[in-house]
Amino acid sequence: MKTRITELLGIQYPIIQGGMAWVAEHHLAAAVSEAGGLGLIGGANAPGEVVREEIRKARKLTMKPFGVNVMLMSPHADDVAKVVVEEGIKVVTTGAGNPEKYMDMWKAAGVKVIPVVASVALARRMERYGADGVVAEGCESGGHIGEQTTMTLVPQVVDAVKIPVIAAGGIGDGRGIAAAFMLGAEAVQIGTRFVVSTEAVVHENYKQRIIKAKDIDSAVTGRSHGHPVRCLRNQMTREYGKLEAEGKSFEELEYLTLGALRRAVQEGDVVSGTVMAGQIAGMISKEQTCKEMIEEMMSQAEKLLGHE
Ligand code: TUI
Repeated sequence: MKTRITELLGIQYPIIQGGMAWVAEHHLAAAVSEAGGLGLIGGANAPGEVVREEIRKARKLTMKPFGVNVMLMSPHADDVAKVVVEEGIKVVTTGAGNPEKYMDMWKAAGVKVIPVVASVALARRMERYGADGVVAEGCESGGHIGEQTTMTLVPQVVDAVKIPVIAAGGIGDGRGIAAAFMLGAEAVQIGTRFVVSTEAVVHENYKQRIIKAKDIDSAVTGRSHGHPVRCLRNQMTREYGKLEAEGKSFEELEYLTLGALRRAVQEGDVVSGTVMAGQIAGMISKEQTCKEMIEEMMSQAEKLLGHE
């Protein structure tokens, strides 16, 4: 399945991995790239030097291209933006903000820039600023989300820009990939399914929580403060929801979530930690290698799209 995205990125399959905080480290990025997709190292809140080390470790595991996701709300975003250039990274995705201030530097260094957007307005703006593509991410996604669903956002972004569009949010199998292509996307970004991959260095409790999740186990915290975050229901989301309903401020609630994602991913605290995952969690039933996941999803998608 050749598209403008597979050509632009030099990858075999039109699948890019989400830049998930604490999860998207070098083992996962290298495994997705080795399997023919585009792996990403998630910069998240990490300092520039930590991201540099992750890039160097991934290079030891794969000769194939991989990218870096720059999380724009990070206090270290400026440093990470520079590190990707110094390390010769060829593809950057961005999340949770507007990457305009880095675009000139990245373009001058020959970096392909693919901002993640949750609205048509930002997609248009990114095209004007020279983005090579955009990820249109619906609110089925895990983590920090916008308001639109993938079904409504993707075709509106496709109609609004000429650059290729990558669909994200709620895609976890070949049916989702085929549906995204029907909406006009030329690739998909997948996060939650890769969390349960064999190569993802994620605590077994976290993987099992996703595998056991039902369709209705997803919750969004922080809507009232303009920081909506999708994760799986647990003691943390219940407590957060209760305090949010009582009108507690964002600052008062921050203590509940500070360090809570790391605790869940690394220590396996899926009770009071933040278990970020997309709504697709209910459909994920087993751990597989990234290669098995990608090959299974692509053969299903190709059948549905009549490409075989
Ligand atoms: O960024 C994501 N997903 C994320 S980032 C993250 S780390 C984090 N954890 C807790 C709280 C906040 C962040 C976990 N998951 N996806 C891409 C995405 N970007 N979704 C929505 C947006 C977005 C939202 C508003 C992009 C731009 C925007 O406003 C742009 C502007 O004009 O400022």
